[in-house]
Amino acid sequence: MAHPQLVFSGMQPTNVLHLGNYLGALKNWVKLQDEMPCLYCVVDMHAITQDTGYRHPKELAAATREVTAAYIAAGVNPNKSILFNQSRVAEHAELAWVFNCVGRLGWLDRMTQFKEKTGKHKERASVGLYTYPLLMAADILAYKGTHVPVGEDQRQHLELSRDIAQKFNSDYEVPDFFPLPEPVITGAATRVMSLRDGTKKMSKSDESDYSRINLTDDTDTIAQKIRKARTDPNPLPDSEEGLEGRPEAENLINIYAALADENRASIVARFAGRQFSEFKNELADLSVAKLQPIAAEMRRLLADPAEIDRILVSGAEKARALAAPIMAEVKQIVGFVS
Ligand code: AQP
Repeated sequence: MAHPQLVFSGMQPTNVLHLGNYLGALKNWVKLQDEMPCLYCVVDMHAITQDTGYRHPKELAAATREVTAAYIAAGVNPNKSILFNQSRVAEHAELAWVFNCVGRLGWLDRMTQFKEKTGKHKERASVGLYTYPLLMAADILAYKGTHVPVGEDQRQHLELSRDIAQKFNSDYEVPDFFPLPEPVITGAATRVMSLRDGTKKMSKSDESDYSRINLTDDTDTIAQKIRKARTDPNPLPDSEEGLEGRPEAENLINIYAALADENRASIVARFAGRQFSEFKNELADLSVAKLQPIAAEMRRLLADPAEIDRILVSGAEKARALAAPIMAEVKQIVGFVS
């Protein structure tokens, strides 16, 4: 059975969104709004799995509004897409519990993001961070989502969502009840790397603010961060193959291509043999031109937090109307008397 196409995606309000969030996911969300129904969620329940969101109630509420403003400023239209925060729709947590019982420890043990985020201190991590991919599966499948636009770093979690859907369908003998959601990973910058280390992904939780460009950075800060971005001493290569083994050069070229909406080969050809200093000046101008309108719109939206709350409340009502009947069916399938 073919399930109706439906997009679901979300971001954690753990900090201000950055260029990686924008190019890896948000830019694609905006495009998909014209292709199929979309639900875009501020996943505040995921945010408390990490120290950055945990036990900072005021900061979490402010970040939830700020991320909502970033979605809208980047082009998510709340009249077209359903825009809401996760904790307002209880079905996410309800379905996550069922998936906690469908998922296997061995599956979670393989998740590389958990290993990267916890490093040598696994014992100190929250259980929520460990089971994060099961809540993510519930986020998507509570609506029978079929398409999930994300950055490359989320591919493994998406595969786990598919495994969960498949195991639920097979364990409860309800073939095709849940769709197997597909990752939508497109664009020239599906994995934007840190500006300080081309082998690490750009991340909200990186201690160094110079590792990322925040969507709220002003013109001077953007230019300065790009000028200070780590590079190697050689000029830019004249072919894409020449980017191999040069992660910082590759990252900056990818960012340029994604911001300019051009393919990487043409950017490499344009800057072949040029010095990084020249290239960085042009990249800074391009970044400012693309990101400053988003920052300005965010400031305008954040001046009226009541309007942001109104959008979130209205989105949550629409989301609940979709999730409630699916959750009711799940309860029946599982055998919960209700
Ligand atoms: N560096 C990146 N390049 C491309 N895409 C990225 N995404 C995140 N970082 C990059 C995509 O942004 C979406 C939101 O991710 P998230 O907020 O759920 O958390 P995350 O993936 O863990 O992102 P961060 O920035 O690293 O946050 P923290 O530090 O809070 O964990 C996802 O679609 C992700 O693929």
